[in-house]
Parts: sequence; structure tokens; C-alpha cells
Amino acid sequence: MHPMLTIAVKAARRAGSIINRASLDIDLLTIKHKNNNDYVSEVDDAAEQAIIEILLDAYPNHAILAEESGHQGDSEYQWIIDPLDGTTNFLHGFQQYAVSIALLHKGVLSQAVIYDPSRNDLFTASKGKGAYLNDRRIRVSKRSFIKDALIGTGFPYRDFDHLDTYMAMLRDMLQKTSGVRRPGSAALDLAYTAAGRLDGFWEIGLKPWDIAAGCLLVQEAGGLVGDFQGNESYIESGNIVAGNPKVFAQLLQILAPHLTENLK
Ligand code: 2AM
Ligand code: CA
Ligand code: CA
Ligand code: CA
Repeated sequence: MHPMLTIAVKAARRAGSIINRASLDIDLLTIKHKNNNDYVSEVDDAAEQAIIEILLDAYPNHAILAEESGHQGDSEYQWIIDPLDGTTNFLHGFQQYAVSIALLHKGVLSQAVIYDPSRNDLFTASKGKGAYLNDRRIRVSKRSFIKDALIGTGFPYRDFDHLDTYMAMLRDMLQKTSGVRRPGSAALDLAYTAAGRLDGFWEIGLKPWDIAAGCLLVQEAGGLVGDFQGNESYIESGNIVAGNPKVFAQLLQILAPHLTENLK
């Protein structure tokens, strides 16, 4: 394993143990959330700080972009961190959430870890070296036809400007695929796409920390990732389509008639 990936795995597991410990007191967690909606961000912050400490301890000069604490440093190496992807699920004890850590080198994704602490599932990828779930190589699914495909997505929650567009996309997907799932962690949805558990995925308006690691996983598992026109702008726009190559192409076809100017 690449030494930088080894460090990322150590950081993701440390964050996972913080999350697992907090999840044991789910009742306390819910009450605390009602009285003080800082509680979840306490878990998010604690996990994020643990990750950053481990990364910077190993690589003091590397730069960081993390969901809760933002940018720090300036380097050709930048870590992109979501300490807890799927916070709403975590808060409800709905066990679908993950830690996501990616490394960009000179702007190119080079290492990725997505760790599901409730199942102890560790997804990893290094550029050019394939994608793994625990010790086993993973590949995207071989399904060729969109009518047989199981597709992941996320609902709009922040920017309801695109709600009508999204609902039209969803309506079309429900009619043209074998099923649509909305598990609630974009990072895990991409990891599942890499592992062939989902055949494809799309969502509007995600952030770099939601998708950076997942994109490398999908690509290293033999899949394709793009924005809604199949181009490269997905990390900036957060408008993302992913899937095995055949499903990816068919997803783009389904989305095409729904694209308003600002989604192109
Ligand atoms: P988060 O849990 O790290 O915030 C699911 O659609 C994706 O949207 C997740 O990656 C989730 O990341 C993000 N998201 C951010 N805020 C959300 C919210 N209020 N409800 C649902 N998902 C949210
Ligand atoms: Ca997230
Ligand atoms: Ca998060
Ligand atoms: Ca969040």
C-alpha cells in the first residue's frame, strides 16, 4: 500500500472509532441534539481534528480542505476530508454513514479512503493501482442495460432552485431503471458504485469532500465519473454522474433533456 494511503487509512479508522463510540449513546445523542444542536458537530469536529492531526503529524507541509474547518496550508499535496458523511443518518442511528479522505497531488486525485465504521468496511484506491474493499479488489458492475440497473441518488436539501428539475429527473429514472435508492451518504453511494452494489449514481450540487474519494474509487474500479454532460467539472460544480461505462452513458442520456443552463 502507498505510504500516504496507509496514513489516510489510519486517520479514517481513528475517526471511525470516535464515531462508533458516540453512536453507542444514540439516545443521549438525540436529546443533546434537541437541546443543543452542536452535538453532532462535536462528533464531526472531533473526528475531523483526529484525522487532520494524524495527516499533519505524518506530512506537516501538506495542505488540507476539510468540511468543518476549511482550508489550511499551501502545497502540491492537498487532503480533502469529510469526517462524517451522512450526519442526518448518524443522528438517527440509521447506519449508513462514512468517513471520506482523498489526496490530490498537483490537482490530480491520487489516494482515496472511504470507511464505513458501523460495518467496518474499508474502501481504498490509489491512482493506477485499482480499488479495494478490505483486502479484495472491487470492480464496477457488468450490467449493460439501464432497465436492469439499480441507481443511487441524493435529494436536494440546500438549494431548492433545482427541485423541479430534480423531480423530473427522478420521475424519468423511476420509469427507466430497475430501482432508485437514496441511502443518504454520497461518499458511500460512490463506494457502492465502485463495488458494483449500485450500477450508477447521480446527484446535484455536492461538495468536493462528499465526492473526491468516491470518484477515484469508481474510476479505479473501472467506472466513469462526469458532470451532467460527461465532462470534468464535477468536483467544482458538484453535479455528478457515475457508473459502470454502459450505465454511465445511459444515465447521461436520461439526464440530457432535463438540463437547465446552470446545470450544464
Ligand atoms: P453530510 O452528511 O456530510 O453533510 C446526501 O445527499 C449528501 O448531502 C451527503 O453527502 C451529506 O453530507 C450531504 N448533506 C449536507 N447537508 C445535508 C442535509 N441537511 N440533509 C441531507 N444531506 C445533507
Ligand atoms: Ca458530506
Ligand atoms: Ca460531513
Ligand atoms: Ca454536514
